[in-house]
Amino acid sequence: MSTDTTGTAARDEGPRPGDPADSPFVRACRRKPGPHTPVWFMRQAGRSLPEYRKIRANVAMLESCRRPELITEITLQPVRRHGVDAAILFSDIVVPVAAAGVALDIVPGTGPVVTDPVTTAADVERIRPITRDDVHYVDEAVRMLVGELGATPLIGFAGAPFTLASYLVEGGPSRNHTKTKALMYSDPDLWHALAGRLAEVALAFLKVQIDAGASAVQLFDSWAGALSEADYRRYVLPHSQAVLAGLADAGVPRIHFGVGTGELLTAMGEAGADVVGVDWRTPLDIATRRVGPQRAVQGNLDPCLLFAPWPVLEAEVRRVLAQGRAAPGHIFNLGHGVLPETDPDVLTRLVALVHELTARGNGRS
Ligand code: 1CP
Repeated sequence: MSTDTTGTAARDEGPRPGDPADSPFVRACRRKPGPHTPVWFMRQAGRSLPEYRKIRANVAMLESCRRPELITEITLQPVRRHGVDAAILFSDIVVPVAAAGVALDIVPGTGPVVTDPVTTAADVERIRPITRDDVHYVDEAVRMLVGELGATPLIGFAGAPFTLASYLVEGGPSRNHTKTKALMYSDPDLWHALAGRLAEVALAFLKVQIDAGASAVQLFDSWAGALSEADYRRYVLPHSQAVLAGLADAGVPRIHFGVGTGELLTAMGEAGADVVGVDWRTPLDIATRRVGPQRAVQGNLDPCLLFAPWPVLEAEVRRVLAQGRAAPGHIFNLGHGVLPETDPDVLTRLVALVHELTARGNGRS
């Protein structure tokens, strides 16, 4: 131990108890043992909670993402209700894209809809780099949240270049990402310009959240599973790598997640995250072999299991935890987001179950 009295000794010794950087969630991201396996849920904020529906009743989605008090309240709702080990900022992957000058809306029941889809180099040029001022409401919300959350870590997030590009090129949600892939194959230079620009926007958005106090970040490449591994490596990996490498010195764990990415897990691991999120299709022990021992895994209960009888759900939770023990760190989560029809009480019970089954001395420690 250093005898330095300038304060560097405390920093050298790492986080203190009560610091979110010492929470079970951040410890698991860093492959360190903790008091229990941490659990949070993608899309835990909003959607299934009646208190969310009430507070959002007269506020449009994009507008609600620009009001710091509302962002703060919605982010805290699932933490209060379920006792999850991490909060995720209430926002959307298209919020920084809108701040970069792209005309879009988030349409109820549909998702992001872009007014003038990207087809030309001039369209790409119009996507401006963003600064903190462009998303000051996120900066303010994160600062408020960090004060309110105390020892509970806040996860910041952004959409990865491919998933963002899909909304911009298709003009909205897409099943096959046809126009996006057509652009990739027919005009690789334009594709790389677009993905490069979106990587800059995502990186800037994540930095704002980290500077304001977020304890971890997740880069969502939700739709990357639509790609072959070869295409992922050629068209997408360098851009996601640029985002994650840009945060290498930021001092917070980086999580990278996509859906249907079983065949991409090795490549996604190479994107440079500390944790790779896994959907329900790939058992966590197999996922661990694919991403390698230097990364933790996050996942991977099928969100539809929340509609199953409790004994069926419990058996599947035990299976996920058992398979997660093969990983050097495991954060329990769903394989994708909470579905809107989910009974919130099942989520609360699930958090308690994961904590009980993994409490130190009772399983993994
Ligand atoms: O826990 C949370 O809900 C945190 C906030 C959050 C996050 C992390 C929202 C609020 N959106 C997201 C990320 C997001 N948005 C992703 C990546 C994560 C994932 O795959 O789940 C994606 C693909 C989107 C795009 C989006 N926004 C969709 C999907 C459309 C499609 O292509 O199928 C939808 C429906 C939205 C709207 C949206 N974003 C968030 C909420 C709560 C909603 C619903 C809007 C509402 O309540 O009116």
